[in-house]
Amino acid sequence: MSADLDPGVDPYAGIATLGAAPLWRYLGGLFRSEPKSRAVAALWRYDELRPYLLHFAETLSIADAERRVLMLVNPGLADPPATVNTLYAGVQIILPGETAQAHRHTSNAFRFVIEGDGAYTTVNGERVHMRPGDLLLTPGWHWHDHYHEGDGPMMWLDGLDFPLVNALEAGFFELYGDRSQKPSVPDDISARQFTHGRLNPAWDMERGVNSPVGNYPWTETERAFDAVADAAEGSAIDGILFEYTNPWTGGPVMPTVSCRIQRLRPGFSGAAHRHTASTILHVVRGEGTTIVDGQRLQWRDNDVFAVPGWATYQHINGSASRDAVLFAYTDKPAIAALGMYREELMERQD
Ligand code: GTQ
Repeated sequence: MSADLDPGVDPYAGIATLGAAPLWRYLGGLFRSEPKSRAVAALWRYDELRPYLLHFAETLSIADAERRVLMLVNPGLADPPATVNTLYAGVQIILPGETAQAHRHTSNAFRFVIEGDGAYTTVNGERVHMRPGDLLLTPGWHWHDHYHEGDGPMMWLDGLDFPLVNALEAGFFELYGDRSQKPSVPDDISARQFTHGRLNPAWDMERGVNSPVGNYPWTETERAFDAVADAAEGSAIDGILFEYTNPWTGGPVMPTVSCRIQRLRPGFSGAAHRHTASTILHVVRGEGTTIVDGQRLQWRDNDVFAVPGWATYQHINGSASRDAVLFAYTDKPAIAALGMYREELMERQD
């Protein structure tokens, strides 16, 4: 066996010119003993973002912006911007009389309403009204436009899986043409037809991969918390934790994202764990601390924070008298569908 190479040419440079690379120099980076997210633990304070939202609402027309949104960019994921590896969070503001024009994308999206009243999103012809604490779904490839007919600004959290969709190179986007869709079904009909998986419509309806429910209203979420009250122990990690479900399947609301709501009792101090899913959390109310890989994220009402995949974390309700309520979303369904979901309990970090 003899290699017939020019002795003056570095063989590494030679293979690079052929579009080849030596695996033995990359093995450790390509096959890690465990995941190491490029995302870092991060927190965005709502009371710091809010004045800027109002500033842009005054100075930037919605026609120019298309969507007036401040993206919450993880310091480890600036380009392309993302909040955690697979998921994105943004805070959107819309003023009375404004329309955010109709479009659709393959990315799955939802809104969790923070402030204001009187806006609705039209999703494939259904007007879905929103109030604080409501979760609205706009699953992939559903037309959606927003309109605000109330008083005062309206703000909500946008959650999308576009970092994942773009990594899969499966992103499509389309404008509707008209600025808004005409309603084609009765307002809020999808939420009215389902009582959270207990009484589902049994007549002929299309059963796709997404939840057919347009809005999971806060009033029902609150009723669920009240019904359980302190009768259940809940999870040692997450307290009283509910998952918003697709009533057809009992599974997550959309194939890539699980949305949850959790109540940490006064003084709750959760067990530590880690999992391969990445998580974004929004503080519905209360104040507390989440320790992520030893770093203390101190949160309060309306803040948003990010927990990277495989980071060890635990939640603490900082108040001895007040509940803390967190809305959380994770890419667990996507990771689990691929057989790569792992989770383990860890030592506490405090
Ligand atoms: O409201 O449709 O934050 O399409 C990012 C992309 C919001 C929306 C975002 C979007 C929207």
